[in-house]
Amino acid sequence: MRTIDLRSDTLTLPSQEMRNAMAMAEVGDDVFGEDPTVNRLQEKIKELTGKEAALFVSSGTQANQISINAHTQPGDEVICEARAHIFNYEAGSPAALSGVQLHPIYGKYGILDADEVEQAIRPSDHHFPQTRLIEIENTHNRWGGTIYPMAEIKKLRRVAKKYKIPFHMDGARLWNAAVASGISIREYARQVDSVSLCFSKGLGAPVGSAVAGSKKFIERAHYYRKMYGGGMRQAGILAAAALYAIEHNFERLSEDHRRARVLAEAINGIPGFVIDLHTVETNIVIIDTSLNRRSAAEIVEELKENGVKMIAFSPTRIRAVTHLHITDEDIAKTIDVMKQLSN
Ligand code: TLP
Repeated sequence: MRTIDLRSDTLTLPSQEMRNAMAMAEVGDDVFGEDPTVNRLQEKIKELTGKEAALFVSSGTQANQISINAHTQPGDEVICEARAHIFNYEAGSPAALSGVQLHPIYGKYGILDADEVEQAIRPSDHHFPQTRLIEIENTHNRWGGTIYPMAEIKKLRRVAKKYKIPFHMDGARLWNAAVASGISIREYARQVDSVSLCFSKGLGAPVGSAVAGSKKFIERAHYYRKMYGGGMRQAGILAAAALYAIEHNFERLSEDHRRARVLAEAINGIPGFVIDLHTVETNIVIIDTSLNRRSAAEIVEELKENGVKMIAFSPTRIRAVTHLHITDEDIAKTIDVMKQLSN
């Protein structure tokens, strides 16, 4: 029985064509800045984001963490949303690596309210940590792949500018936001001082992320990438996969979004499962199981026995993510299996 793996879009495997592009990649020593394929990818990211400079890094976590380090000093504070990836899933690294504390603020659908953010900015008084960064996530993973409305990003940008605080976007899935909203990566990136992008999620590359920003910011990020042991040598093999992924797997993300929507609407009609359809804007579906007599973990276990994998996000929430390997038949089969688990 084929397993339908909806746990994450990070599970996508490189296709034969992508592997061919990797095998044929021209490479050099990237720590010397001499890998032509990495340089080509960084140029491509500069062009896509409209930023002065870009840097290829090993993961989304590394991209966020070197960005936090480059923008802050130990003792500073970073404002983020309460379900943000940097707060929940990066192993406490803002504290461990940059010596900063996070100031999480709850925002419905992952969207921070600009007035609340303004109120949370610390006065310059020796009692307080200094607010040195505002961080947003687009799309917002734990809220269900929600897209940050441009108007809200602009409001936050005005606050950041007013207080001269850098503004960072975790754009691990900015590709999805761009395809679904019709707003370009460049337009989103224009609103922030730095942005991270992942190649290893919906785009289907095996490894890698990038950060983009001003030349000065990228110089600092480069220094921290080295400090974190993230300097890679013939990394062009990986950059080739990323370049292939941008060219071939970017626009097709709309198919993943369509399938997520079909899945969400069908599951929402099954007794014992509730989905806030407003959150289903891209490729992530969060299923509320509080009305089901089984726990989220029990449902995930039963799904697995029936050839479908999802993740229990909390005792009452399950996440399903559509991606490159998920077909229409997989969605139909998943809906059938979910029906067996209704109340
Ligand atoms: N997210 C993973 C898990 O860590 C939860 C997933 O399966 O979705 N920012 C965002 C918004 C992310 O969703 C992720 C990965 C990252 C950063 C980190 O990327 P990696 O895993 O490359 O370090």
